[in-house]
Amino acid sequence: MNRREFTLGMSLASMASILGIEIVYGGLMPEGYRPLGLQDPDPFKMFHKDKEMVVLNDRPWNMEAKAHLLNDRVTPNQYMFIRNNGNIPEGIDVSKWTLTIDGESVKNKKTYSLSELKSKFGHHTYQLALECGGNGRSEFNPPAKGNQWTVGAISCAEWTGVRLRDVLEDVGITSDAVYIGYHAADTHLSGDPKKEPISRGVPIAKALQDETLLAFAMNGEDIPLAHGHPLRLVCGGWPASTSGKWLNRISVRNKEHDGEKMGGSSYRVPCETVAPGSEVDDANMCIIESMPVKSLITFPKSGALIKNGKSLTINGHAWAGELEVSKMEYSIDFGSTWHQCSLEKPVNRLAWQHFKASISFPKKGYYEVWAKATDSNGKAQPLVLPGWNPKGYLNNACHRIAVKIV
Ligand SMILES: Nc1nc2c(c(=O)[nH]1)N[C@H]1C(S)=C(S)[C@@H](COP(=O)(O)O)O[C@H]1N2
Ligand SMILES: [Mo]
Repeated sequence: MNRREFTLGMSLASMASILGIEIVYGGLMPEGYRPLGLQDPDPFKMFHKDKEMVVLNDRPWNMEAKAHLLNDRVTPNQYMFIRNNGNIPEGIDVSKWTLTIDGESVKNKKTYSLSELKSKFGHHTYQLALECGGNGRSEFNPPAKGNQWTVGAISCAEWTGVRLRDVLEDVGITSDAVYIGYHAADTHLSGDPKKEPISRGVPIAKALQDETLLAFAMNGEDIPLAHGHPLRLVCGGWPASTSGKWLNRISVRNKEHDGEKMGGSSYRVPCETVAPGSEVDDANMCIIESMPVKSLITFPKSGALIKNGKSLTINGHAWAGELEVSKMEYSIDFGSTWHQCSLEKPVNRLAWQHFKASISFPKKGYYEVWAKATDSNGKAQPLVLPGWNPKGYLNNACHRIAVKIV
């Protein structure tokens, strides 16, 4: 890992915030000097993450959870995956932060300060499942380039903000609006200020949903820096790449948004199933919208030892993009027979749902517990990898844990 490049570009203020204390003679430090206390910036400390989180990349920072870390009903910051495409913005001054709404389909563009947004519009709170489109990529074969996410690029935190719909109504949009695209304050890895690391968006119908928020708080506190402080778009149930962090502009478009990572093969899968390893023309790639049904066993940790004769209560979460999960089952015989788990309703639309089941094992030995969710359209998770695609998106195969009865 190359920590040097990362530290050298940092401002005095962000060095001080990582150290947790003012650098008293900071102004006298030689240009480019790295204080000893920062020689090995610790991402776990810097982002307030649990030590068991896994760093997949440090330039840009990408970090995922392990299944057993996601056992909380509402994901706390320390277990929330980080997916960055560029450099985290530095020296954020909340009092000067603004959001501009512009684009072909606004009557007049308008700029709001953060405090105006907070005071002018009603506040709403939802638990929203955010899953990276590439979650599960590591299992595809032939392998797909990109962060090798296993199962941990999913979170369901509680987000508070104003509705994008209310703000768009205040600005006034024209009848030809079809899409919104976000712009943000993170910077391109190349250092080129004209390039954006990512600028995605959603169709206007998704933008106008109740749950689509311009969020300023997560789990009742300011959004942590890595997750988009001080303002973030949150579009639950869709690839989390549509939930722009460090949000400073939204363009209301009269065509599909054409920002960075909207075109080509980004966040797209072949419109028709293809054989593994196929080359697919960009023209035959379709954009990912609602995420597929999926679930995760978050207790116990895979590898658990259970005393013979004791039953085991497993629990976890299931989600299905814009749909609800209607059935949750488990198998201990490699999928031959399935048994019902108890499944809770979501606390609100687009939140994940909690399941549990008490399992008895017939005798001592090695078992696997497999979990399978079915969505409200009757579609279930596949037992093995779903359709191969060049970028390794949408792996919603059943999650499994190993258990030994001893
Ligand atoms: N501005 C900005 N927003 C962004 C990104 C980014 O790199 N920059 N990454 C996106 C992607 S691909 C994902 S999966 C989610 C990750 O959100 P998290 O880091 O809060 O978990 O943020 C999305 N929003
Ligand atoms: Mo992502």
